[in-house]
Amino acid sequence: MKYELYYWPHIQGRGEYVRLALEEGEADYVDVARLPENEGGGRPAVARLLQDAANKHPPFAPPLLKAGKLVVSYTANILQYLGPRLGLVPKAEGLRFYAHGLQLTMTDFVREAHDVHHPIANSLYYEDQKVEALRRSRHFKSERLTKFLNYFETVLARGGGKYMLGKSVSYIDLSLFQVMASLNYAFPKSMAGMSEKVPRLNTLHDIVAARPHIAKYIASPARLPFSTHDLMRHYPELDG
Ligand SMILES: N[C@@H](CCC(=O)N[C@@H](CS)C(=O)NCC(=O)O)C(=O)O
Repeated sequence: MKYELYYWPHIQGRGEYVRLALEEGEADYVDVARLPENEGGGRPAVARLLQDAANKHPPFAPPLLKAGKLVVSYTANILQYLGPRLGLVPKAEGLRFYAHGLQLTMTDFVREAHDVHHPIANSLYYEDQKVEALRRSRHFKSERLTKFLNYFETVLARGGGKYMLGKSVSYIDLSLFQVMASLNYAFPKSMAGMSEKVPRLNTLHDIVAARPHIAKYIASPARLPFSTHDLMRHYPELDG
């Protein structure tokens, strides 16, 4: 199967969670919007798929994965689709549902981390909601960051292996690597302050980063840098 990923080309964003799975699973795929516009790429490629009036099952937002005629939307849903196909989730049904629950919890976490810098509306600039962002950042750091990270640390500890679901790597580990890397960029001081409480998560981040396919990918130009256009953003006043 040759996969097509459709995601905004200028940021890692939610597309990165899918890219990491495709890379680790050595999938044959094209990151369509990263192609030049005159080759059918760019933002218009995403818009065309979103607005395809012939599609009886229209998607809401990217990332989107095209697999033959099938268009799969929503990050966690795409990963649930890819997991078994790329050997990135255990076979047992119970573990698959557990994995999906973990991925959905990461969806919530990422959304909350995003809403720190955009607490009022995505359509407004950060500068137009700085007061609310500052207020929200205090609650995020002292309540939510701690709660989510402690939860994932507990999952790792109880799982009894070096990976989230035990001995073998799964798409959950790849996503958790991306969550940790994004948080380390956006909230370096807060993350340093929490480091001793989440040793397993920090180790998992390093183990995933060192996996050959992932290491090769993150050293390549396809891995865009973090930025203040991305889902998690570093504004020093919101950290610490
Ligand atoms: N929960 C969805 C969120 C999808 C989403 O918000 N996509 C963003 C890009 S990262 C978007 O373009 N959203 C358009 C909108 O919400 O209007 C997922 O995890 O895939």
